[in-house]
Amino acid sequence: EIHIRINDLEMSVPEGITVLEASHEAGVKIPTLCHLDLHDLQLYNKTASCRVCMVELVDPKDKSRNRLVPACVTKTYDKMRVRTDTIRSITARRMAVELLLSNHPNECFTCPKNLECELQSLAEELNVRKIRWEGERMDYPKDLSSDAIVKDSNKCIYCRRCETGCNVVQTCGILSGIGRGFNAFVGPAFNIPMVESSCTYCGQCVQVCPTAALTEMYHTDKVWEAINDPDKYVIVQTAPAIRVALGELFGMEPGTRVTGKMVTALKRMGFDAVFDTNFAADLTIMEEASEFIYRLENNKTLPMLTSCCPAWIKFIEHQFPELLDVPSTSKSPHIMFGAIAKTYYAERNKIDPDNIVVVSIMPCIAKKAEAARPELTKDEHNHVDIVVTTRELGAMIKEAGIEFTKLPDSEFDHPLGETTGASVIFGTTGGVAEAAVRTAYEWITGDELKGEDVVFQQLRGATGLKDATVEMGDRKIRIGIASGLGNARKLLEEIREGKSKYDIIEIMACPGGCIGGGGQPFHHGNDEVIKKRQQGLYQEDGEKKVRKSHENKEIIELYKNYLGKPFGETAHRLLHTHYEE
Ligand code: HC0
Ligand code: SF4
Repeated sequence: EIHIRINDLEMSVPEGITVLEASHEAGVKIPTLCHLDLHDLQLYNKTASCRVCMVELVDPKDKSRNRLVPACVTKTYDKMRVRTDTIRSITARRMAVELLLSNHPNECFTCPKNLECELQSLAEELNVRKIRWEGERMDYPKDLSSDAIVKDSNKCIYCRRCETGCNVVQTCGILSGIGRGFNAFVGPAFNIPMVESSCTYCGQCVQVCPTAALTEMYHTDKVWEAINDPDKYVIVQTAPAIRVALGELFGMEPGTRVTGKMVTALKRMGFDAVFDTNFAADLTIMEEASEFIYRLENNKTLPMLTSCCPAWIKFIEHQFPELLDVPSTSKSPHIMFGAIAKTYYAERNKIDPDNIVVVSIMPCIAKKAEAARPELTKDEHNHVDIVVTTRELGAMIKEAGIEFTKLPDSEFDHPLGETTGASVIFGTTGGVAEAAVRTAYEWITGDELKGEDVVFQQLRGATGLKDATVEMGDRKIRIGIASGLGNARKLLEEIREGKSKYDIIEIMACPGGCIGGGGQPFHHGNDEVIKKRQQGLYQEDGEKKVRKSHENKEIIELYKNYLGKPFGETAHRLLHTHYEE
């Protein structure tokens, strides 16, 4: 422990922590911009490039030797004295923001990040009322090349958060600094269009970008168009992770479950049917657990990797093309849902599938690119027509003038609306594996998992790498779980080297799983947000009467009436796919 003074506050702190960390403990706020420190998600950006956190280091003997230092990277030492509130430090911070603004487009009104932009809120917080200099403006065209991500380099403030997210956390290596001086921005090497890069569209760069230099491609207009077309029957489905995050866009606590309000909002917006992707998550478990048992009993490739995360699938296609027989061939739940909606549901309700539009509300940006994949659009009908993120749904609810917090609850439509506890935990890292284990265990052993036995604690929590062994009869099934593509890479390298000890591996591209997705409300650098969303999902699982996918009555009915056997012929045609080299 060392003794320091921040402003007039004497305090003891562990040696070596930064001035910024010490100031948090003292309850003194130092503004930051480029800085990120998400311990649970292992996401740190400590580039100290923005100079917004300048504070004054005080020399008690000679005032003239006081100097300005960035709080985020300056370590504390014994008898250190710091002032965060001197005119000099406040002016320095304001000047840093003013300089950034001097070369930033003045289009806050129409900017997709209006009122969510961290640069904008800093300008407000620091009371910037005029910009004294006119900087040179960048004039790059927007990159609209992909179906998922928009890059507007003119709004890049060079904080390098995206670069850290992409290269250090995700190990994708897409983004780096380009250009010099006023024209510098972060983009793919040689500034090639995003679509030509190996971008996975995981959206972690979008999640941490403080401005609108990186955003998702917006598709809300297409949804309104479909809803307002009298010839279209518009079906919407919501992913597991939406219900614990959507409320944040309306001032509610992270993790608050707003399932019922969300369904009411969707009905009022004019969708013809409102369904839950969770139903299809149960369907995925039927297929994946069957495929796993098939591989196990026939000495086929193991480990089997889950295949529901499209960013992860892109990652393996780009980075480990020799391992493409390892992922399950199951399509992802929302895609399976689209397939069932345009066949079984259409036939049952006598609706021409040509007139059905399937909209997926996803916490994910990569789902936009997934829905546009050639193998999922080449047939007569796209599986899923439009994907919008949690944030886009929030914007649509606001546009429609719906007062979200005052809404009553409603229920999802049926059939295809029944869901289980197993399916809701898909939204967190470890959840797909836990759901699969619940079913595989009962199918392999013939024993029933009763009460809380369905909970596999080792598979829970937000850590990036987890592992567990579950005894199923005389077999020991080893399960590995990775969230974040950097962690996934470690498990894949083991497979490539023939050293993997696992039978099943679950991979989700986003740290924390879908709850931490690129399309979720911005976490603004606070990992508590992710943990609270995760708790929300575990709570919903705990409250569900049916907690195993194979006990979902509407799923059982779907196989009986239409699909036949899990992993059988019809299921293969509709619910399975292959990957591209
Ligand atoms: Fe997920 Fe999904 S759980 S990927 O994390 O599997 O996006 O929430 O919708 O499809 O169900 C995302 C979340 C989904 C899918 C499901 C899976
Ligand atoms: Fe990198 Fe993911 Fe952003 Fe693509 S979407 S640039 S892979 S962080």
